[in-house]
Amino acid sequence: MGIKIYFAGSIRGGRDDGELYARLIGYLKRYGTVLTEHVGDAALLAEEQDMSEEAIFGRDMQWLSVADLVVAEVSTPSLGVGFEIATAQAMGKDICCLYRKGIGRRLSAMISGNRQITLFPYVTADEAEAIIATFVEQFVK
Ligand code: 6K6
Repeated sequence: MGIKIYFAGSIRGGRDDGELYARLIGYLKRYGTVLTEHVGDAALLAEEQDMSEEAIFGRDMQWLSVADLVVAEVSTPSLGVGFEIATAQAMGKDICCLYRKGIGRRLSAMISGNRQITLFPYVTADEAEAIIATFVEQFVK
């Protein structure tokens, strides 16, 4: 039940924020199904080592096409997350980008300069959850 949410976070771009993704995915689950739970789960990711690259790509694009909303954590730069955001935009999806402030690295202008993306800077994980609640609750009846 509930809505279908596509959560995007860095995998091969670097796993420094892996625990944060797990927490945000756990929070998002109160609103429905998180299609991409593996992004926050090292064990699930390990299982995917056996999938072909094409199978991963095809499955993720299929999930993106059926998602009601996209939530992307963009603090760790990731080609895959950037690609997912651009594809979601082309599909007309609503996208929430979360970016942690004060990490000594500037966000790509392809995200920060994109007026079709709603960008939410935050500091603490509690703040990120509050942002998610405000964003997602617009779409939950
Ligand atoms: C396991 C260990 C390393 O790679 C894997 C399996 N790979 C993936 N499995 C599932 N989703 C993936 C995988 N690689 C990329 N993605 C998608 O792209 C996810 O939905 C992430 O949001 C995003 C991460 O991209 P990179 O470029 O940081 O890997």
